[in-house]
Amino acid sequence: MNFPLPFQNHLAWMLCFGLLGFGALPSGTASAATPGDTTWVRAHDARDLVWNEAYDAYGEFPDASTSYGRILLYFTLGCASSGCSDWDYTVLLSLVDTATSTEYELGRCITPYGGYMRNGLKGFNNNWTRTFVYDVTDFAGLLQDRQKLRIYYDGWSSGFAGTMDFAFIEGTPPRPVLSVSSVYHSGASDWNYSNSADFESAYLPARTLAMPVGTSSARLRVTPSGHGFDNTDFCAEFCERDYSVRINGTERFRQSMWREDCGYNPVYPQAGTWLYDRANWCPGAEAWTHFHEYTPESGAASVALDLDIDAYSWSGPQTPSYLLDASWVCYGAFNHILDAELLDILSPSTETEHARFNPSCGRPLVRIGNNGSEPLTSCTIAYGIVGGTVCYQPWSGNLLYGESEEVALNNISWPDAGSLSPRFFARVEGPNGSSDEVAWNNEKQTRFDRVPVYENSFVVWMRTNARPDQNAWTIRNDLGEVVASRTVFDGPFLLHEDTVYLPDGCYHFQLTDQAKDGLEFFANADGTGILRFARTSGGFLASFSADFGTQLDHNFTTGLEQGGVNSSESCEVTGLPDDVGGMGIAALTLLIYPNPARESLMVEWITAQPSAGLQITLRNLAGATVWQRAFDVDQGGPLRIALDGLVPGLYVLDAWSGGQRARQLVAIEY
Ligand SMILES: [Ca+2]
Ligand SMILES: [Ca+2]
Ligand SMILES: [Ca+2]
Repeated sequence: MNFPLPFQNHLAWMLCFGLLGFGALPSGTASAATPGDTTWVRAHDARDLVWNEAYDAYGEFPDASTSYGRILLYFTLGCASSGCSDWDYTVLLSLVDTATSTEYELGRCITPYGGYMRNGLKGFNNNWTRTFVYDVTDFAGLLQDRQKLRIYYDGWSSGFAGTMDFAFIEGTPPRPVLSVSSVYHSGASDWNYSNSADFESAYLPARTLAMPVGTSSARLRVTPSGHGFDNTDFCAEFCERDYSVRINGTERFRQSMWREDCGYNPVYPQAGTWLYDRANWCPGAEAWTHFHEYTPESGAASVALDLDIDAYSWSGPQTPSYLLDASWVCYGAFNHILDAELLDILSPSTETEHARFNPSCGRPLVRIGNNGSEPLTSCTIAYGIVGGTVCYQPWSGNLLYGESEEVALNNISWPDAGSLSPRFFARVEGPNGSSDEVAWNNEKQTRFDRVPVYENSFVVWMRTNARPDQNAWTIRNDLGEVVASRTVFDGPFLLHEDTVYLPDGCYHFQLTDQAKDGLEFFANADGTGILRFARTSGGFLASFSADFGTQLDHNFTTGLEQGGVNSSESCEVTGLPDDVGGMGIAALTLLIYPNPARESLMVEWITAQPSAGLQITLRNLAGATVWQRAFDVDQGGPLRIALDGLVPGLYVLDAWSGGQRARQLVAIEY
C-alpha cells in the first residue's frame, strides 16, 4: 500500500548500517527554530522486556508544521530491572500506523549473551547499556502527532530493557519523501524456509508499487536476518546467502545477508558464541539495513518489484527462518546541490560503537558523506581540540549522493588536550570549492578519554594457546609505521617475552587472530593464551582479555602524558592552501591593511560575509606558523590581528573560509 505524505520532510542518508555515534552530535548551539535545532521525544523509558511479546507506548511527536532535515531513533538497550538475560534475542522496533494497521519496522537489534552483564563479570554489570542509532527520516510523514511505538522482544526469559528516543533535527531534507510503502514485513513472525518456491510464493511474492506524480528517485530499504541452525547447512543463522531484487523484470540489486565482523563486536567478551559471524546480525549488535537507490523512468506510475532469497536446499531437524522487512520510498527532486556532511567521529571517541580502537592518541578518524545531488569531489576538513589550534586537511574523491568515506586525518596538536574535559571537533568546509548549502550537518564534536602511559621500554608478555599460527602482533607509531612486531611464535603454550624500546610518542598495539577466536574461546579446544605488558623490572603494566575474537587494539603513549605528545606530523603545514588561485579553489576577496603594518593588521572582507568561519594563519618565510586563529562567521569585521612579539620582516598570511582561500604577503615594520 502507498501512503501519500503531505509534507516535504525528509533526508535520505544511505549509511551502510544506519548508525551514527551517539556522542558525535551536531555541535550547533540551540536557539529557536533554526536549522540544526533538535527536538527530542521519548516513547519507552527503560521499559522492562521480560517476555516474548509486543510492548507498546505512544510517542507525542511534533506536528507537521516544522520541516526536519533528519530524524534519528536512538534505542538504548540495557538490563531489565531484574537483570540481563543469558540469551541473544531479537528486538524489533516499529511504528504502528493505527489508521491502517500497518507496522513499519524502524530498526532491529539482537541482545547480547547477557549473563556477563547481569553478573558483573568481565567489566560489565547491571548498569550496562548500548545505544543503537537508526535513521528514520524516511518515515517523517508518519512520525507526527501521537503515534504507537512498538518494541517486540523475541525472548523467553527475563530480560532486557529498552528506551526509545527520537531526535528531530530541524532543516530542509535533501529530497522530499512523496510516499513510503511497506513491501515485505515479517514482523516477529519467523518466515520458515522449507524450500525456495514455497518461501517465495508465501512471503516474498512480486509486488506492484505505485509511484506518485513527481517521483524523481526512489529507494528500497531492506533489513533481513537469518535464524535457526540445526540442519545440514546451518541455515539461516550461520549460512551466507544473497538476496536479489528485480525491478520490471531486471535484476538491479544483489546483497549478501551476512555480517563478518561479529568477532570485532565492541560488546565483548560475552558468554555464548558471541564471535561467530552470522546472517546479518551479531549478539549485542544491530541488524544492518541495506539501501538500494533507484531512478525510475520519467513519468512511470509504478514499478514491478520482486525480492528473492537465493535458492538452496537443506535437511535436518530445524527449519531455516528469516525475519525480513522492506520498505519502498519515493522522493521528489533534490533540494540541495552541494551538501557535505561530517557524519561521524570514529576516533577520538567514547562511543561503544568505536570502543575497540579507542581511546586513541593517534590520527583522528572521521566519516564524511554527500547529501547533495552533485557528486562530492573535494572539501576541506577542519579539526582539532575545541578552543585549540585548528588543523586543515584537504580531501578529494568522488562520493555520489548517500555515499560516505572514512578519512584518516593527520595528527592533531595534543598539547591542546590539557583542559579538564577536552572535546574534539571535525568540520567539513567548502564542498567542491564552493559553499555548502546545509550548514547544520557540517560539524560534530566528541569527548574522549586519555590513553595509558607506559615506560619507554617494556615487555610484550604473551603466552600462546594451541594455535599460535593464527596470531601476530605489531606496534605502530603515530605515522602508521611498524616499529615492533612478532609474526611467528615458537610453538603452542609457550611464553614469549619481547622487550620493546619506544621513544616518547603515541603508539598502537594490535594483536590479530586469523581464526577470529582470540587466545581463548570456550567453544574451541585451543586452550587459553595470555597477553600482558610487563615492566622490564618485573610486574605487569597491563592485562588484556584473551577472549577478544578477531583482533585486539590498544593505544598508549610512552614517556609522556597524551597531552604532552608532540606529533611528528604537523597539521598546520598539511593544511596550507598552496594552490590558492588554482583549479577548484575560489578566491576569498579580503582587504588586508595596513601593509606594511606595525602594531596590528586589519582583515576585512570586501564582498559578502563568508558563509563559513574564517581561519587566518601567519607564517614567516621559513614556513613556521607564528600566529593562528579561527573566527566565527558572525564575528563581523574588520578583524584585528595584534602583532605583538612578532619580529619585523615578511610574513605569509593565509585565510580560509569554506572552500574559499586567500593569500597575501605582508610586511611587519618596527
Ligand atoms: Ca520473490
Ligand atoms: Ca552540509
Ligand atoms: Ca585463536
